[in-house]
Amino acid sequence: MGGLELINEEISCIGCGVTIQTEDKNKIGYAPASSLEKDQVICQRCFRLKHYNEVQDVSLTDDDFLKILNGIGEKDALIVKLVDIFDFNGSWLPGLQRFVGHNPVVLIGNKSDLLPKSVKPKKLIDWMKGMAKEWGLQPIDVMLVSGAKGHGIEEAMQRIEELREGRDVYVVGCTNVGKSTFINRIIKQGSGEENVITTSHFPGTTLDIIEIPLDDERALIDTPGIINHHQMAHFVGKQDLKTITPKKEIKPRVFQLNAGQTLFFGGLARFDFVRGERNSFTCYLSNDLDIHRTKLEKADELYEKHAGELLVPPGPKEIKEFPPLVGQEFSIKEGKTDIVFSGLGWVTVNQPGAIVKAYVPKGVQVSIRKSLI
Ligand SMILES: Nc1nc2c(ncn2[C@@H]2O[C@H](COP(=O)(O)OP(=O)(O)OP(=O)(O)O)[C@@H](O)[C@H]2O)c(=O)[nH]1
Ligand SMILES: [Mg+2]
Repeated sequence: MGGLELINEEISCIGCGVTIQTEDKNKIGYAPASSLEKDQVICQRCFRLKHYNEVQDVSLTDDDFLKILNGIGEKDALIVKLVDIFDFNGSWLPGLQRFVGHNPVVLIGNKSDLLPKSVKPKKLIDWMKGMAKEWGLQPIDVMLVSGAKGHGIEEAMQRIEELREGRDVYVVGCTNVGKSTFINRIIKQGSGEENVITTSHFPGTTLDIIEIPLDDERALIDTPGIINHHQMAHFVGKQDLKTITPKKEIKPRVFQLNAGQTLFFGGLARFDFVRGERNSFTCYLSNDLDIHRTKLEKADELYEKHAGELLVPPGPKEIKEFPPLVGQEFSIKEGKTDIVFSGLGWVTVNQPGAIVKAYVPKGVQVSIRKSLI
């Protein structure tokens, strides 16, 4: 037994928070016994993610994640709710209030680097405030940052320091919004140490709570993301996830369309202009995702014949198990309006009275909102 006593102290992986074990290579939290002598232990899964960008699937369920987060309501803490500004609706987490209890919430929009430079931060923050109100959240402050690029981090750190009033800070949100990247950036700003916590473009990277000590014996706490099953990320393969995830500033693509024309976004989604005057439609999608224009009357046939080859992703293999596209019609009211394809992007329409139809794989969310840009 001797050597194993160390494990009873419960060492956590610095990369993902999981409890380290040295017994079973195939279970989560495995690390070779020799690694326990180091100051910071990382598990085999984090090691592979960091060095080979390879993900080992884990067997935690939604319930496991929720259990981890449920305790937050009973703590006296400041909650930082992170959303992905590129997938605002999809990464919102409507149920947040339930587990944060009476704790104050700061709302932070992350990945600001993806939006066109022409977008004014002030306007975007006002827009986020409007959305928060509409969805019943009363944040005590709203900010915009880029954890990856560092924009707005200094200001956010100062503001959080003021607002936490000596309490712990929990960073929460849906998977993949960039919680760990945001915290890594804060650590880097503070200590110079880089990439302490494991991050990746796969949803579900962080597995348990990770406490980063603050100056006053309190902690900044990373949490596992809540899985939002309506996001496109759960419907595409690992390679295609790369294509649909924007990595840099999105270049808006504008199409002049007549009624009766269709746009395909790879083979993943479809946008029909059903009725209205000739008009321009602006697409905000990953620059790597091809847009294919066709006639509405030919669209069904085109998809049937060419999804998986001309219309990619999904590729020829993935298309076989890809859910069918289902359409939902929207009639555009006054003002600029976005039709949002959760996790893929959105199309801005500026024509009151127009009728459009948005198709997404069965199970993915589409929604309509006041234009963000
Ligand atoms: N463009 C851009 N990408 C970002 C930013 N922050 C994070 N990302 C990317 O988003 C993906 C997810 O980042 P993580 O930090 O692992 O997200 P998370 O919220 O911790 O995810 P889970 O641990 O799965 O809940 C990674 O591919 C990051 O590189 C950002 O500010 N801008
Ligand atoms: Mg994480």
